[in-house]
This record gives sequence, structure tokens and C-alpha cells, in this order.
Amino acid sequence: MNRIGRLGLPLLLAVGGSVPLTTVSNRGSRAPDITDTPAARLTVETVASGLDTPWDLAWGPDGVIWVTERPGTISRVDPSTGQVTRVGRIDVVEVSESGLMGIAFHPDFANQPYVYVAHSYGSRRNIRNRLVRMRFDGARLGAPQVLVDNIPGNRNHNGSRLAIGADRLLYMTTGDAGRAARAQDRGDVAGKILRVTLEGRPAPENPFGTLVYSYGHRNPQGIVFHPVTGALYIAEHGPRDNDEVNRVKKGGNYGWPAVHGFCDGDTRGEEAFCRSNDVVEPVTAWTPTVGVSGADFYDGTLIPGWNGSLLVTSLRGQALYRLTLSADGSTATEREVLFRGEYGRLRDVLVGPRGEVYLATSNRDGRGNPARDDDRILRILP
Ligand SMILES: [Ca+2]
Ligand SMILES: [Ca+2]
Ligand SMILES: [Ca+2]
Repeated sequence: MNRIGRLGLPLLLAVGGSVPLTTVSNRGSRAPDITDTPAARLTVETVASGLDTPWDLAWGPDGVIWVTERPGTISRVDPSTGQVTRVGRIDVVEVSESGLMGIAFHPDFANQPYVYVAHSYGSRRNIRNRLVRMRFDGARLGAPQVLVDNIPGNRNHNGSRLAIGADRLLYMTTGDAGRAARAQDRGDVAGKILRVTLEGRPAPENPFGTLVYSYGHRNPQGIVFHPVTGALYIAEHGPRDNDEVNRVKKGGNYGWPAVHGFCDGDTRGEEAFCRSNDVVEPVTAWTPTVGVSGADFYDGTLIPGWNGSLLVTSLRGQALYRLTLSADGSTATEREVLFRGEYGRLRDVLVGPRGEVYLATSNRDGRGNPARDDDRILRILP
């Protein structure tokens, strides 16, 4: 029996065969390049195809993958058959990067079957973002209930990835909505990590008595909790330089727009700004930028050597990055690049309960070159 058979996962269409691991150097990473390429080989197969810009993959409390597509649909995907079942649709404004984005589930889903999503709304000339939740009756999602609205939006820089912590609070990324100064304004919800109760109110222990949990962010599109330490990590888009992964602490200032990446003087005046504002430096940074997007921790053992890694997808870079973190979690000690250019733009990564890994392509987002069967959900296995 082959390895896939032992997993109980039928082999679907193999699209990539065995893919050797590769490494590249990355300026500005403060992480040594991997020089000893492991012998492990990976298999990639298509789980679902024909999607339109799948934006967020999440493992549902019902044991299947849930996926948002940016034009406004929410579907369940059976990982064993690949069957896609649409369970909801939401009216969104989809212009450039805006539309339907993040998804998360109530931690007590059996009794409170709420699905949380973030999406753009308004008009093409006045794009806003909001957080809503919908009740799932086992087949369909009910009408959206607005929890937080009027979050500044734009064609680009809408953030809108969601994660619910062990503290039963919801963390939402917001972009600077194209106006960088908003990120340093603690009274503005743009360019922030927001922390709200599951009913959409400011979390009681928030640092400024508002929805804001941390600030100085440009356009974070990945958010995930470390499975062991519980620390919160985000991936955020830089401008032409310095995409970042950050470890987020309450009340932290992450520097944008005065600081790009590390406090290393590559942006005029940033070292002084860092000192006077106690700016938190990133875990790692990419120059030139690769368009980091979704993030998830690998807490399985199925793929040898991956346990404890932070996986981050990239859009422009068309690759999956695997970061090895230092023991204290504050920096990346290794950064490995996988599948570069093989599947096009990659929007999200999801680690399944058996240690298999799913990727969402983003070749129909207006910036890619879609193949006939794009977009796809792919599965990585050893
Ligand atoms: Ca996700
Ligand atoms: Ca920063
Ligand atoms: Ca810098």
C-alpha cells in the first residue's frame, strides 16, 4: 500500500509528481539560507479545481475544508472526494484586491454554529470592510449579522484574515486602505490587528480601550496562533521592499510606514523612529517582496522535518515558504522556498489534521495567468 493509501486519502489527479525541495537566497531575511537540502520528496495532488480566487482555507469543525472565494461564495470541500458544496453567498464589492476574504468558526460550534467572515462592501468608489457572522443550519448559512463595520477599505490593502484564539476572542487583520498614515493612528482601525469578542465588541483587555490590539501594519493577510506557545503570528505585505512576518504582542507598534522591516536604516530616519516608538521588529523580512499571504503552523509529523515550521504562501513569489523559528520564536533561523513557479500565485495554506497540507492558488485574482482548471486547492503529501 502506498503512503497515500495508508492515510485513507485516495490519490486524486497528481499534478506535480514528486517535487524536490529547493532553496534560494533572500536578501534582508536575517535568516541563513538552507545549504543542506533534505532528501524528502513531496507529492502534490489536486483536490478541487475551477474555483475563482479561493481566499481563505479553514478546517471546519465538521471535519471538512471550508473555502471563501473572493467574488462572494462560501463552500465546503470534502477532502476525500474533492466535492465542492456551496453553502452560502454574500454580497460583496470585488474590485482589485477587495471582496470576500477571511473565515473563522465559533469555538463552541456544536452549540453556537456561527461562521465568521470578513468582506468588502459599499460601492466601487467607497469601499469599506466589515466582519459578519452567519448561522449554519447544517446545510446553508443564514443571513449575515454585522459585528464590526465601517472599517476603511480600498481597491488594495484590505487585510481581513481572521483567527480565533484559545482566549475565545477574534483577531482580525486590517490593511491601511492605501493611506499609510492611518497605520500609526491608534484611533483609526485601518492598518491594525483588531481584537473583538465573538459578539463583535472590543475585547475587554484591549490596550487602548478600543478594537485595536496592535498597530503600524501595512496589509497583513496571514494570521495564525503558534500551536504550542499560543503566540500570534502574522504575514504582511511590504511595499517594494520588506514583506514581513511578525509576532504580535498587545499594544505593539510594528512601524509602518516609518519603518520598513528591521530597524536597520534602509528607510530614512527609521532607526530614530524605532527608538522613540519602541517599534517591534519582524521575525523575518523579504526584499525584494514576494507578496506574503496566508500562514499556518505545521504541527504534524507526516512530512519529515516540518514539525514546528511556519508555512507562508506568496502571491508574486509563487512559492510556499517554510520558516524554522528560533527556540524563543522571535526570529526565523531558516527559510526554505518550495514549489516556486509551479502552481502560480498562492493565496493560502492550511495544515490538515493528519499532517497533510493544502494550498489555494490565486491565479484568477486579476494578476495571474490562470490555467484552464484554475483556481485549485492542492494537497501536499510526503
Ligand atoms: Ca486559512
Ligand atoms: Ca513592521
Ligand atoms: Ca528597515
